[in-house]
Amino acid sequence: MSTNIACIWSLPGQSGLGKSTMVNTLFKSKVWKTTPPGLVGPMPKTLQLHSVTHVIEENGVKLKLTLTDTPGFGDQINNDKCWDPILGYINEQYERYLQEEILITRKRHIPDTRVHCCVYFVPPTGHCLRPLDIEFLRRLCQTVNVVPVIARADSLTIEERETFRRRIQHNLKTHCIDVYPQQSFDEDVNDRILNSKIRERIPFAVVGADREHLVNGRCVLGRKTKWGVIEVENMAHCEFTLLRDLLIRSHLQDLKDITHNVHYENYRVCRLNDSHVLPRGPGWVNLARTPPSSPVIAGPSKVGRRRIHDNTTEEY
Ligand SMILES: Nc1nc2c(ncn2[C@@H]2O[C@H](COP(=O)(O)OP(=O)(O)OP(=O)(O)O)[C@@H](O)[C@H]2O)c(=O)[nH]1
Ligand SMILES: [Mg+2]
Repeated sequence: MSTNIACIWSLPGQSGLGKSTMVNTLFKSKVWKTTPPGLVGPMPKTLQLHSVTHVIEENGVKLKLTLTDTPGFGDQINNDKCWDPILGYINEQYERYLQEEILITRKRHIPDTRVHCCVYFVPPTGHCLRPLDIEFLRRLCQTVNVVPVIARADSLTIEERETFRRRIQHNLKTHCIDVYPQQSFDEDVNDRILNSKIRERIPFAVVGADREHLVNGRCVLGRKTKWGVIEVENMAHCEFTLLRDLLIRSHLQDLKDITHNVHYENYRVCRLNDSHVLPRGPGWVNLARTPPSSPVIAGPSKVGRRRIHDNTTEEY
């Protein structure tokens, strides 16, 4: 039986860091045998949240991938609360799911528009995380899985990239920002070994491109410069393939599981505890009847985090 998986990622970050280009890069990279229709060249400045969806097949598994491109932030003199639109969007998707879930007659397959991962674009300053990034990331990590990347990494030398990566890792640790894959959710030794290697490399240094060029008779996705082509899918040039493989291959199901069992669960518990009575609508339920003694859980622990895989086919 083939399994269909739907996954949604969003890409927040400062304006001009290559977020929209990365949407095209992900969809044009070689997991797609042919470029999906509707992908044209470089995009103009993104002004509103915008989603692009394509279906691909990997080893008999159908993947429906949605990328939600977001407008850049940080352009204003006052960037106070610049995270509100993206956090609002993520919570809105949890709320939609919750409203479906609490209906007395629930759909067998609740439409899932929840964001499973945010790829956060860090500007390639070479110094360390800016206070704005720290504030944004701190909030984001409590709500959703976050994979930070060093954007436009072609502007840094290999040594600069490594130093910058170490500084960012140090900043994340100092400010208790728990990016994906979270150490506390490693379930066994194998998980820990694999994820430790990934944690060493995060944030990935990525380069985006939506044009193909001929290099030694091969057609490659890359950025053409006067001194050669920066190849997006060449590990000697950047770490785009590590990001893509994490999102599409190795950790796709895990991102969904953590979203459902940790982030959504936190939202659900807080929301139901806060209001007791959700807004009236079709299938309205008075949640105030919940016994007052029922424990307030802070979120599921590592044990039992994963959803039980039951070979059911997700519809989309
Ligand atoms: N050098 C370099 N330039 C890039 C890279 N990715 C994108 N660009 C270029 O940077 C410019 C801005 O790219 P966009 O993808 O529109 O940036 P954005 O983050 O979506 O910008 P907003 O929509 O304003 O938030 C374009 O000219 C891209 O070609 C990269 O990895 N390296
Ligand atoms: Mg854009």
